[in-house]
Amino acid sequence: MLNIILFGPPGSGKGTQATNIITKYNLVHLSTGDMLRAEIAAQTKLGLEAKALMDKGDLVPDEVVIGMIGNKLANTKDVKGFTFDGFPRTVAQAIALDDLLDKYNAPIKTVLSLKVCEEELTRRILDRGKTSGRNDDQNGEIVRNRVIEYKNKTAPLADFYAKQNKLVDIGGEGTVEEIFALLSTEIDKH
Ligand code: B4P
Repeated sequence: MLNIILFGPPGSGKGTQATNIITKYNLVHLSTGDMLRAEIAAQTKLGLEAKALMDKGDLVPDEVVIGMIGNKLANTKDVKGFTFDGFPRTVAQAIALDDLLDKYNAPIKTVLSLKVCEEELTRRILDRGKTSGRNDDQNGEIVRNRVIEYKNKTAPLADFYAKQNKLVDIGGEGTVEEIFALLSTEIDKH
């Protein structure tokens, strides 16, 4: 199976590029952000609890997102592979994902890490906020908190995957097409 992680700070292009990747390589897109927003839209208990955290730019608890991913993996059969977007975001999530994929004997092949400076991240997210309707895209303070959460809890994952020789840095500034070409070159090696 071709299992790929798209890694990077909020606004680095994970969701944007995941859409292109799943189409080109016929993979299944697993975005914990999209799953959580679907729970919010359906006004489930989980969604309401997650919303309070997401609106502030905080991460939701590990057990919530690990449970969602575990369910999806268990219920999605006969696929060429998965593109994980926004998951894992903590070391605990990464360990849980390795354990889950062990069961299917389908390890992560590559972790593509999108590198974008903080100024550009903020610009992109606030720009998206004009039309996205997402509370967490609306002001610089929340965006800053999302970046702090990333630096404290998610960035350490780079080391986790570097030790597994899976981490590849990709320049994430440029046009969507240029960045997609860089990502495709890496994916084609697998
Ligand atoms: P996500 O939904 O993952 O939100 P994101 O980080 O903003 O998405 P992404 O990075 O994919 O957006 P993209 O750059 O594509 O998470 C939202 C929240 O959910 C988190 O803060 C957290 O609370 C919670 N959550 C989700 N997963 C979790 C987990 N595993 N554990 C705990 N909590 C979790 O898009 C940004 C904008 O940039 C778009 O407008 C796009 O058009 C634009 N853009 C993209 N590429 C561009 C380019 N090359 N040039 C110019 N603009 C570009």
